[in-house]
Amino acid sequence: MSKTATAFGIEEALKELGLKEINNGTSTGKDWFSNGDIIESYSPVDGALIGKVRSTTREDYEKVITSAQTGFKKWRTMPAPQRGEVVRKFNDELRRLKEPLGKLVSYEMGKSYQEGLGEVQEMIDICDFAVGLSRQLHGLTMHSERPGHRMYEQYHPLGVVGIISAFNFPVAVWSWNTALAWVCGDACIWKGSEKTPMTSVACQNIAARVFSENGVPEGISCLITGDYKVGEYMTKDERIPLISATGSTSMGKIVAKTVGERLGKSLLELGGNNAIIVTPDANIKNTVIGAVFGAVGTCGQRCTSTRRLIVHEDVYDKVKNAIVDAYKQIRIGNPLDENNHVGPLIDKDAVKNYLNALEKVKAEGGNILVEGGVLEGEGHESGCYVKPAIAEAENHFEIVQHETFGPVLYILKYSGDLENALDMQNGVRQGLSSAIMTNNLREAERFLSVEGSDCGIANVNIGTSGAEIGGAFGGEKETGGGRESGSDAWKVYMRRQTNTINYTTELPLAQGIKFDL
Ligand code: UN1
Repeated sequence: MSKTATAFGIEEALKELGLKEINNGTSTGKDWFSNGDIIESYSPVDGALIGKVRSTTREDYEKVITSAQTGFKKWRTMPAPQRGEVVRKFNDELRRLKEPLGKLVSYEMGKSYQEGLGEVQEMIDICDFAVGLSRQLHGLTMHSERPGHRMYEQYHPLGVVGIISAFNFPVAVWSWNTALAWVCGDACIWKGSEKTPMTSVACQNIAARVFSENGVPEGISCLITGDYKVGEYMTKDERIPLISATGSTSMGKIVAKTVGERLGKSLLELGGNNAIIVTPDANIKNTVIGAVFGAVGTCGQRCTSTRRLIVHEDVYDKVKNAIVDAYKQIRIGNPLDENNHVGPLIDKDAVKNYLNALEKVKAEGGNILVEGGVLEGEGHESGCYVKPAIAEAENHFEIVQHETFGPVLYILKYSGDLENALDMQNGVRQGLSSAIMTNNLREAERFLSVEGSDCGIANVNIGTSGAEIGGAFGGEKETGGGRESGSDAWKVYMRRQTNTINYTTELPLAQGIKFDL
């Protein structure tokens, strides 16, 4: 263990989470096996090796899908509130292990410890939500047009759900899907990111233990590990009716095509290019807090991160100066140390993309307000620590149109009516999150109206990131159209059936058709 890992209790956390030096990355809940290559997980915090995880081969995968299909047949017959009770017990374990899991998320992914804990809190919250939901998986009843007939709709479990999640939310996004899918009666196969494999094994350890102690059939929580090729085992597999995938738009397009070709369902949560509109009536202090957290939190690696700030010319200089000043206060360093605001990027490829974005915005005529750059020297040995940067830019710049997964904030100026800001806000291919800062009721309501933001998430007087689990989460356009987490997102994990029952002695046909024999 490295000096940092020892100082921040990583070894104890790994032990509490049941992690070893070499772990199997394939699990059916009961059995653990893996015959693929070893993936080594290095921490972006200090560059040290955390542990190794063996990846999944095609043969391993066959065992997993067979187990999930068999398990599903039993699980689907267990009453939903009883499935909810299992999720409640799983949640008890999450509460107990919140600190070690939050710490591992921070150490393996690089987000601050506070945010690591926040992510585990999202898991806890969605499980609470799912427990309540297990008694509310209801359909509707309708009035039949025929006498003596009853019509209703009901929801049945869908089957085996494939979950592909990204490195930036290595535990919460898994739970958004599994907590709902489990109470709905589905079996889940999860491929976490190959950049955070230890965290995936830690989560599966918890689920596997709780499930086996509570008589849940094998195959209801499964883990597979590897790169996109392992993901393809699922996307191409007709035995998986739903694939839920979180990641880049380019990944999502491939998933959508592959799953669409076999007429499977996909739930996509892809890239964002999120903006905050700042109008002349905005509270500047709150704008600065919302924008800075949105842009630099998680080192700019949330899909909801604030990428663009669209500021009215009347308050432009004031907002710009306040944000530039606030950036001077940001402390970058070891994310396990609670004095720091910003940790490292996930890896050196991410650093390259970030540097490339800064070059591009300069080349397109942008004006750098806060210089970026890679930090070196003590405490930054991993080579993944970068300085959050700000550039004045224009919305049509190619780089501004593109989602760069890092701490680069573009400030754009608008003049005149709010409509001009909305044109810029909506003038990108992505449609995940958006916000307006204003104390003017008319502006706020216009932003939320049919002529306002075209995003899946539209906020007033808060930033673009940090959505609560109770609402449906996702976005439009190249964000993929999927909705996860709260509200009625559960419906995607079930199949809907419409039932018509005739309790008469006749057989009247619908639409008044006569067919006498
Ligand atoms: C993501 O980045 O994939 O709204 C999810 C937020 C978090 C979830 C982000 N609750 O910022």
